[in-house]
Amino acid sequence: MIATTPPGQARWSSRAAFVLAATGSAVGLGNLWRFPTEAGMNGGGAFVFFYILFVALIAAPLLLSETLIGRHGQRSTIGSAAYLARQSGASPAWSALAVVGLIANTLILTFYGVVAGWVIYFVGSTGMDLFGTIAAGQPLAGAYADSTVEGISLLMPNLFANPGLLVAMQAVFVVLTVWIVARGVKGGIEAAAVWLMPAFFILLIAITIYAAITGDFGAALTFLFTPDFERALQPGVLSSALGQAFFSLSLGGGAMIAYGAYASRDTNMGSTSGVIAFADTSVAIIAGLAIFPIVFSVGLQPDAGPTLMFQTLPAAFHSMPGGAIVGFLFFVLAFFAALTSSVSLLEISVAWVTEKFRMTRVNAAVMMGVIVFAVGLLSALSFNILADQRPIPFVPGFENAGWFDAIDGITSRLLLPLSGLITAIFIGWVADRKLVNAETGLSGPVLVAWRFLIAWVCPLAVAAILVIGLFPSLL
Ligand code: ILE
Repeated sequence: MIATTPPGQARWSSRAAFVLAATGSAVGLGNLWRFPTEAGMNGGGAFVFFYILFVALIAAPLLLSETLIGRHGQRSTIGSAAYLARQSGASPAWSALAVVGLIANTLILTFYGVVAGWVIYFVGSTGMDLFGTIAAGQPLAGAYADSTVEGISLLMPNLFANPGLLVAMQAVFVVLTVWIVARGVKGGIEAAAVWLMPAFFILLIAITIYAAITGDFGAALTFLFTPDFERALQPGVLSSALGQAFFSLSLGGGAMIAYGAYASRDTNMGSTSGVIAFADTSVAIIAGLAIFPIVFSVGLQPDAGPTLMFQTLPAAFHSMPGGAIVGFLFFVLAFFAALTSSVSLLEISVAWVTEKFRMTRVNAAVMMGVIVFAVGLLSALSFNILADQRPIPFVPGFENAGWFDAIDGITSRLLLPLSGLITAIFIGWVADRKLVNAETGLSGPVLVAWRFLIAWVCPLAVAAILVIGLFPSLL
């Protein structure tokens, strides 16, 4: 069966452009901010071990499934899933995987924009600091040389105490995201990825070399790669590791279906998905190796939580030679990464709205941007005005979570894996086998291994971890 391409369907200009855009989607705050945060809070090595295992056995096979659904359908995420279902003689209700994904990823974008707003604030503050050190003739000074470590650690709480500034930063980021998506697949998303991703890789490698030379590299290696398996059995570690694998690879019925839809027929989805999964996981590990040596070298704790990147790290840059310039470059790096990811999250709903309601891309991007910004206010203000609200006290593990943690936790630990579970069952058992196999571009033992992982390992493992996540007492 040959898929018909809807007229006017956008296309990446080359396979390389697809790889860059998809890697741009995958590599984001998930790698730089969320991975070190989660690894730090979940005991380091054990979390990292399961995260890598889950990427190899669950996330990478699902990544191929999602990109192939998109490439076969060449429609919005929901449209593509329904199309493959119909072509396989199954109910279009299987597109539920993409409905869950659209809701989850749009919700993720609401708080993603808030964190990216913090990044913009730190780009500004480290930028002004760098400017000051250069003006004072001390370009190789530590960051915020005029402040004490306590003073630097207060930058974040001070930002949190200023709702107007928080919301303004969030607004700037959402507007930038809308602007790129409104410009279209080639002129906006691809153009941004082609420029920002190479710049990102150069900066990341430079900062990691700096960390290896000036920081405590040995302590970071031990922390990240010595698994304490007792720790892995504590509630939350397994579901956090799985959630992180989904979050980091932009999986869960969203961005990878959307971007796969713009891939040409001659792109080998199997090898391309492998490249994307490998690049994203490497960046997470390298980011860990850039951040933790710096944290350890100044005797700070790795388990600071979501503020690790914004409180601990700037304080660490304070006492390091060249900290002013590296601190600034680090936040520029995070900004690039955030932008190439947020556009993929917005693209999911924009593509669907344009397809379903025949709206123009510009109008759809603006409308979705306004919705994302408005809902994002709940997360932005959960650090001040709404700090006392507990939206989901009835969900185990989230009794004390405010809006920000609740939306992050529910989406990455529950909704993304749920969408992944439906995807695995759909691709492994329901969708037309011949058609799916042909879309993978795989053959021989690799194809057999992928089919086994997607039909058996993914559904069973994801279901088990979902249940454990919801009922931690079962462990
Ligand atoms: N995968 C990206 C990241 O790691 C985004 C996750 C799209 C929502 O930051």
